[in-house]
Amino acid sequence: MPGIVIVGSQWGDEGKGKATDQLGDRVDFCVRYSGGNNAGHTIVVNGERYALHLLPSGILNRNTVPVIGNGVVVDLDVLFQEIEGLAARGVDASHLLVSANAHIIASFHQTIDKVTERFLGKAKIGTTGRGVGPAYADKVNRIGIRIQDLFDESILRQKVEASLEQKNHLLVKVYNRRALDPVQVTEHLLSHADRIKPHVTDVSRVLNDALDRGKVVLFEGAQAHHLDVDHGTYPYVTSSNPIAAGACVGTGVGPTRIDRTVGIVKAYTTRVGEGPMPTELNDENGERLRQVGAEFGTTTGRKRRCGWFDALVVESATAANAFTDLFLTKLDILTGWEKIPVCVGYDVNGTRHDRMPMSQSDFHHAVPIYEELDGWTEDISGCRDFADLPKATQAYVRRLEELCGARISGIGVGPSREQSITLH
Ligand code: 2SA
Ligand code: GDP
Ligand code: MG
Repeated sequence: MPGIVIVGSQWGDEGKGKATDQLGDRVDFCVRYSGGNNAGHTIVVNGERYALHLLPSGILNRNTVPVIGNGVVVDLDVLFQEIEGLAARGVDASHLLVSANAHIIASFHQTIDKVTERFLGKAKIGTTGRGVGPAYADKVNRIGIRIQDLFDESILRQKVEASLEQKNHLLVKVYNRRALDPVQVTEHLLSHADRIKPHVTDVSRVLNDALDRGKVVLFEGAQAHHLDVDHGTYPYVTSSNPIAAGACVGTGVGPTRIDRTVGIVKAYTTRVGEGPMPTELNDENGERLRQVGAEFGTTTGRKRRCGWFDALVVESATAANAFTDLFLTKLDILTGWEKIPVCVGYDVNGTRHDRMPMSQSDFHHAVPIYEELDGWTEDISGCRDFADLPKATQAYVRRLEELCGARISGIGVGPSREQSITLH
């Protein structure tokens, strides 16, 4: 007792970083279990903004041990840059633990990611270009390079050569690019070996021992349920398992260790990259949400697509992750609309759906059916109790709770640590 998982319930950028940070000193271990430096988790502490890509958000709490699990793909250049950037701001990462089984994103994974997207043209996924998909593809293909391979030079050389043999063929013959040099790649990876070594450990063992001792372990999801490679809007997904169950696979703890699964829910919907999004607004309301909500990618700076709240999207995530609690974020961004539409169903070629359709083709054709809720004009960013919120805001929260199928136990009314309301 207890293991807590935080999961994005939509398409990412719900405010997982802030929610993780919020649990603060109550957390002994904060663990990333999926994704890589495609993630961008923003935390604002005392007016200072931190954007984390690979390190768990718990790094900002001195008493929390930050951990990178086996399910994460690690770009060592990015990791050390991030550590140095934090050190310059007085944040210590010397106690970071990294799984020996985590896979490495090498420079050639980024190259493949970028050329593949370019080659796909209109059919592209809209990836972050960080090499995440190609690194996971190598893992599943059983030609991946793991952190522990850095400590066995001859194995590392063999692995890089084997991996590049296939890729060079593709780069030269299909993409008309120059071949990559395995010696150069190996030397670069080896240059990180001594520095990463003190951090490398058996994460599964460490976390299970910690849970046995009653420590609090927070598993910090990256991306979101609907970007999950198995449960998301495939193929417009990332290549890992951000869902709550991914916390077990991505760290080596059993499902019975998880006590709470918290879904992070944005009070409206955003998505970055390609793929279906029924409530997307390509009008002045969408632009207003983007500007007021500062909806630009934390990693790439890309414009996020914005739209009204889609209850079907969150409800399906609640079911598949067995959310025990929801944390509703960015409610303050909705201040000032007279009416706020909420999607409560889809019309798919004349048939009404009250749940997300099973078929991806149907989802691509889903036209939202809206219920209009009353808006509010009062500034809510200073509210710290539910009772302080205007009646219409309270009604908005309660209606979302009803539609999403789990209790809302926290509300974000601004980006800072203290701008939150706790309900349970
Ligand atoms: P990838 O790079 O292979 O994981 O891309 C596949 C899809 O997953 C989406 N994706 C994300 N969506 C939202 N936020 C993410 N993190 C950054 C942020 C994104 C950014 O915090 O803003 O800065 O652009 C993230 N990471 C991956 C991606 O858009 C593709 O749709
Ligand atoms: P994550 O990837 O889920 O951690 O989310 P991001 O950090 O990519 O994007 C969420 C953005 O919303 C960040 O800029 C946060 O600082 C900000 N944020 C989080 N919660 C709130 C909130 O309740 N209100 C406002 N206005 N901003 C918030
Ligand atoms: Mg983000």
